[in-house]
Amino acid sequence: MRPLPLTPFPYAVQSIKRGAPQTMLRPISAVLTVTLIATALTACGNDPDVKLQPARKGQITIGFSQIGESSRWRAANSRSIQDAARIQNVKLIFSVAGLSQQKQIADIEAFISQKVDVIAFSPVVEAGWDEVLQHAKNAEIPVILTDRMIATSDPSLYTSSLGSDFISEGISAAVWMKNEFRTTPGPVNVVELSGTPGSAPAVQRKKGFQEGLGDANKFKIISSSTANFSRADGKKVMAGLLKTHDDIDVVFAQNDDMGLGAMAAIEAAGKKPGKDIKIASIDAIHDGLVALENGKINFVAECNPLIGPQLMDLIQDVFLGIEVPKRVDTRETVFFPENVKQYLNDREY
Ligand code: GYE
Repeated sequence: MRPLPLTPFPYAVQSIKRGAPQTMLRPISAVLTVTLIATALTACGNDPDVKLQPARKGQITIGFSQIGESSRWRAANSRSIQDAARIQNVKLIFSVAGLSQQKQIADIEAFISQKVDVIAFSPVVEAGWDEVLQHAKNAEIPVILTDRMIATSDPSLYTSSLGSDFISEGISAAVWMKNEFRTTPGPVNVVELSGTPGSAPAVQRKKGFQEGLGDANKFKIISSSTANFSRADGKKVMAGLLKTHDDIDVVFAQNDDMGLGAMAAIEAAGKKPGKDIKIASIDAIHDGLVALENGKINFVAECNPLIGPQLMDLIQDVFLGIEVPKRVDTRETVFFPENVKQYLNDREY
């Protein structure tokens, strides 16, 4: 288990847990409590749709379909899964989809033909998986979703899902923002840079962010555009926005890469990121945490890519015929300039 942050947060972190009353927001001087945002295992063991697999023997073969983004977050996610499979002596057939849902569907069909024991994949977008997952179900191959969720009316099409609580991440950015601008009369002009259109993190972080802002109508989202979770696009989109808006107060970037791109665009426009225009982002990759320490990004909610060991545990249980939770959340925290330093050296991605 990772160490709890030792330095005090500017406000009680448990206030940004999903569903917690907003009255828990506290100013810097308040008494501080430290808890992790999202805690582990939420068991839904009595879901009648979860079909137990008969116990199997021998080496497990998994087919895994990765989204195919070129980012350090995604590379760390792939490495974590590959390392964990090697350590557990699981045979891993790993395919990368170049951001194409069609390719992911073709890869899953190929896993079905190869009669793998378990299929796992990180769905690039939420919608459009029912047909291929029905094929997997007909072939009695259990499916585990990792990182991103799907939208389906038939939850029996997958056995379990493992990943981050994207809604909580969005809420945490909003709660930080409300606290950061609590003495500003407003309006506060917000720019949102969002991820791959139709992907679970883009949809749910937006939802959480809006939910977190609630009726705080001093915040005006003056633009919400996609920058595809990419640093280059973040820079390009932000540069365009800076030309048309001279009154941006804060950026909500749905991942660090877009936040770092926005940071570069703000500097190129002769302004100070973190001061003239503040930035909140999500992921906590090394570059993001360095920018946080340097005061150029102001808040980062963690989205943990290192889910390989948890995935292998789930897969082994499914293979052995042990009942697994329908949903497993990854453990995550949030970072401020005050608590980031102790994490920097250990952050390998
Ligand atoms: O935040 C982002 C990546 O699906 C949670 O995908 C993941 C997101 C992550 O592009 O950096």
